[in-house]
Amino acid sequence: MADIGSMSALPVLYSFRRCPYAMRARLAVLASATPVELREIVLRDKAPEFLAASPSATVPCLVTGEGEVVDESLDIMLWALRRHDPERWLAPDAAALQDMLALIGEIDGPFKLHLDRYKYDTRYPDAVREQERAGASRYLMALNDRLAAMPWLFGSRPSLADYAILPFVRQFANTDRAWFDEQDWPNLLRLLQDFEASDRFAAIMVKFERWQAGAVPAVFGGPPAGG
Ligand SMILES: N[C@@H](CCC(=O)N[C@@H](CS)C(=O)NCC(=O)O)C(=O)O
Repeated sequence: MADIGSMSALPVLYSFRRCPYAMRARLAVLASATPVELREIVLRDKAPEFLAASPSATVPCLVTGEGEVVDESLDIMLWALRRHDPERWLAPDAAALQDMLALIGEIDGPFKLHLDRYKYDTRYPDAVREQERAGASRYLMALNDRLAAMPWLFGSRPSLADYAILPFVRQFANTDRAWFDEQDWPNLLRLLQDFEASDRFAAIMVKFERWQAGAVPAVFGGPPAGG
């Protein structure tokens, strides 16, 4: 049986502050105004309750109030937004959900492969850093081209795709920020800078103490204050 956080009716979100997958999950949880109990995991010393809950042993992992486990970051986003989507991230004005999932799939797939081989090139003996960076950059140029026609990836409003993808653009950018900032992708740079300066980004980057069994539950998300 999964640990359902028996002392609390809230869904449990196992998370790690700097993980881009966990960041996208927290972004959607916040946008959906769904309160969750956030359990900050240390990846080099994972809590046994987390390992019992997550089949993949990766963050993020969400356990619903009914004990259902949602172990993929994109599925956690969809779970949260299908409960409540006040900003209509699932219904952008310029696309269908399938279109967004296709673009997210490119970023999660081939782009992320290049990104890992660029950022962690010493872990991949056959990786040539500049080649990997160029491989990833082709996907970023395509994002920049989309953003020439509209302020967000799928129209005039932010959508699932923007927030699923931005944490990975940021991870790429921060691998060598000086280089990133010099490239000819002004629209993408603007989107990333706006994201990093946003209240929402600040809200998902709030620090939580490492979780351990018995800790006072730390609540993340929920209805906006005064709303
Ligand atoms: N496909 C998973 C991937 C999540 C993932 O790889 N998370 C990393 C941290 S950024 C992790 O937990 N790695 C396990 C580890 O480092 O032991 C998802 O989308 O949730």
